[in-house]
Amino acid sequence: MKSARFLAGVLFLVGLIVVLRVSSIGGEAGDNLPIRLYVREMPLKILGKEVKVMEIAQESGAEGFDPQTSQGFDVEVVNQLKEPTSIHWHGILLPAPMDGVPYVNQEPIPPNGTMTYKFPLKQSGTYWMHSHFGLQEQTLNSAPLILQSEEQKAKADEQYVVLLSDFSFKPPGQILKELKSGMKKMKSGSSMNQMPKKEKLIAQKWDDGAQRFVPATVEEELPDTDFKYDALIANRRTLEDPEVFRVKSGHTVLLRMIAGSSATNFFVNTGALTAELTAVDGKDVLPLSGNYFQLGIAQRIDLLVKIPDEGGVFPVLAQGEGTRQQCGVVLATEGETVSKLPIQAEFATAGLDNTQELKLTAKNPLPEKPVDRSLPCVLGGSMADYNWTINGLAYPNDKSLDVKEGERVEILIRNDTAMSHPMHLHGHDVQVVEIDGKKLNGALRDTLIIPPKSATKVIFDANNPGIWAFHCHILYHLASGMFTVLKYQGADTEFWKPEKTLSELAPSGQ
Ligand SMILES: [Cu+2]
Repeated sequence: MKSARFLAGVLFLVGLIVVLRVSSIGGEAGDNLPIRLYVREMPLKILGKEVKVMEIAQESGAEGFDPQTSQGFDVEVVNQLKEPTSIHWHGILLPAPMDGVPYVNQEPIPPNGTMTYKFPLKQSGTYWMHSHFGLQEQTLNSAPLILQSEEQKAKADEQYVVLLSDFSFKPPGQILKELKSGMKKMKSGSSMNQMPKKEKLIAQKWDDGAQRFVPATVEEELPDTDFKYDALIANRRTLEDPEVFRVKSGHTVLLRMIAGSSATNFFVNTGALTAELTAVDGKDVLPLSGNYFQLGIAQRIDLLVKIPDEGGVFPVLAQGEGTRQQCGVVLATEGETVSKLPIQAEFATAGLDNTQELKLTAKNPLPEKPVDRSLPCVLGGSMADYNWTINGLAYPNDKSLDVKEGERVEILIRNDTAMSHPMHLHGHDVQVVEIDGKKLNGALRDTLIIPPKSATKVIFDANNPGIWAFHCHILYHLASGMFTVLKYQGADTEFWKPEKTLSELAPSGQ
């Protein structure tokens, strides 16, 4: 009896050791869940100067996190900053309490504090994460978030992520102060009776004959932008020292481009490589060819390219809207020497417009259904007073856009201002169905560029109850009022404290 129990004990221990061993050598990332993401300062050299920026990184130093869709999201955020933070999972369909927006979905995470985010994943594709606290996004508090699946892995022979950003040596609080003080108005003179000065700019055009997007020169007024940055960066590097991806001849390469910039829209130029635009905001579209694409703030585009059999060096450049500044990465086959690329393009770019959006078709559109509710969203404000509004109101206020669970909802977003706004609805995929009165079966998105004096209608299904941020993704517009919430009837509003919102601006506001 005794020896039988002893044997059983030994067998149990052996079994346990085998199980432990298997789980410790298992290759899947999911075996190590939860992933710990540290929000912390990091040194960075930009244009020869050492600066301190922020990062969201794993213990290994890897930026961000690529969860397997099948295993779900399971992350502990550890705040190692000297100020509070709050990380938002941009574009992810998740339960509202997991959305990471301070004073809407949670309290900020204090210094040395942690918070766990755990939920099943319903999507796969190109997403990103960033601080939703104060102006931290400008200090590069952002990282890629690629939702991986077998389908995603099969999309190309090689895949690379390119996170674009804008960088200034000025602290973000000072940038906001300058914008609010009306310095911009003095410089631009656009509010005075001066003739608008037209110049040669590069815009995106659809070449009907070749059926592709191409760059084209236009004579136009330089578009209004918020702020002149010191540098544009791709994966935290300028073109003085760009990231070089060593690719194989003949391979297909998927570039997941993310505009993680605070106030810069981009044009992406694949140069000699013809790209297929296969997804926007992580959601598949019917493929469109070209070598010149629009990428608004907080949006993503997936570009599929084929490296020619003879190999070579292929820069992929991202130029800021209304500037000559550019950044990028280089695809190069083994043995090829990469020569220096200019930080300034020959011509500035025009403003983003609806050229690309009008051509996009969702691969998986929303099912046809009558609209139950129509919500207005009029964007207002100007550079002069730098007070940005939604439906005439600047945030903080306690007005919300209200819906009921189960409704098909449409929002008509009308931009009455002189500049474009990247509007982001949290927790939902919306489908573009109309642009300036023209009906279309457009892309599914989470972030929409609404060009000046333009109107876009989107639809979505109210199937994710709670309270959700809905705002302009230009960081300084968001901090100057262009923010509201979408609220489901009966939503838990425990954390919604509009009056506390501006207190966030103090820590990094300096
Ligand atoms: Cu805006």
